[in-house]
Amino acid sequence: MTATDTALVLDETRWSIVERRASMTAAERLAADVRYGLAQQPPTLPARWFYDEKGSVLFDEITRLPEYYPTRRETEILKARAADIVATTGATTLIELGSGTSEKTRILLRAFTARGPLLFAPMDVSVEVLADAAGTVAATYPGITVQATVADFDESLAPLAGDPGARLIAFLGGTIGNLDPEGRDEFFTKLRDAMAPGDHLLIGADLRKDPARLVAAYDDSAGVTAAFNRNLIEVLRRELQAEGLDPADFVHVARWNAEASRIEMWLRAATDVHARFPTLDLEWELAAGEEMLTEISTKFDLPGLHQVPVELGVEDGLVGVVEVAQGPLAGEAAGELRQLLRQLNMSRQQLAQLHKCPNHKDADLHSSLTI
Ligand code: AVJ
Repeated sequence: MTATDTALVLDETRWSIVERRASMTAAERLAADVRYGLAQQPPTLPARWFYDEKGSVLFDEITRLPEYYPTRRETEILKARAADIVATTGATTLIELGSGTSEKTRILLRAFTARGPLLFAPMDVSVEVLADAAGTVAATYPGITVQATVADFDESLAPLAGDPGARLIAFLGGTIGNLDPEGRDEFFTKLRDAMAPGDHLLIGADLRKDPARLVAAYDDSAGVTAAFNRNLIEVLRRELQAEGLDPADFVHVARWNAEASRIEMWLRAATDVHARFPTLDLEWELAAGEEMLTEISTKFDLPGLHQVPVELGVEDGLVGVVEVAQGPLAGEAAGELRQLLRQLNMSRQQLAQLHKCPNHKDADLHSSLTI
């Protein structure tokens, strides 16, 4: 092969997809989740099963609903901060966890390509989503090489693509809110194990706000979120060939849980449900009025951000903040942020930088950048 041939081949393979070996297939995982989750009191299923083809389309619709502010807000913050993020991190690899269609990521990609070449490494559970995103990104940005990985975050995150110490790992969309405190602990432990000193982490997390506004965002007037929630029943029915399951028998409920600081989505049985899962040799009953927990969306509380870094500097060896928020510091808020960052257990040399869009009174969404 001549040098030209090689260059051509290289050019044509500016994107690749690797499927990471998992301990379970999707079918096995669903079976395990259903067995475990439906036996809980109250019954619960992990949010990942929302996203079949129809669920993904519905979620896309959700992001454009007038009531659903997080996507627009995060886009705004990323636009305002992209150049900063590039300059601060100096990263040559951008890893996106749960990348989906990478739409918001394009804001970052544009900013990175303005500086130089970049390795873009999206990770997602869906090979279809990744193939689509990888091809499009590679075709759109000549300066970007795409190395996509099909992986489930329940498994290890290591090894991460790219040069250790020069990576930015982005976890956007408020997906961190889907994890309960224990799940966050596990997730951050995995991150810590996979990240190298000098790598950066960018998290998009939604902040606590007026419960009425929160509930509206998860119970929209057009009923899209209700359809999204009920689609979970259809996923179970189809994937497990279940009998006695009908989405129409369930009512969408979105509720603010003040104690846990989270929105909860539930499905309430409108009638007595008696489901059979022949492939699992399992029966499940839910009496009319009883509920199943289908998603949590934790809202973090960081209203007094401007004083937090001082405390972090003292307690966690984390220093440096580039953007500060307005408003008085609530002790509770400082504690929560400390706790969140302690879960990361970043080392002494590592630097926490908290990015916050100024001039925004109710602090919709907050992106924290931790080095
Ligand atoms: C994609 C998990 C961030 O929790 O806001 C939106 C999912 N569920 N409306 C969220 C969701 C209902 C969303 N995340």
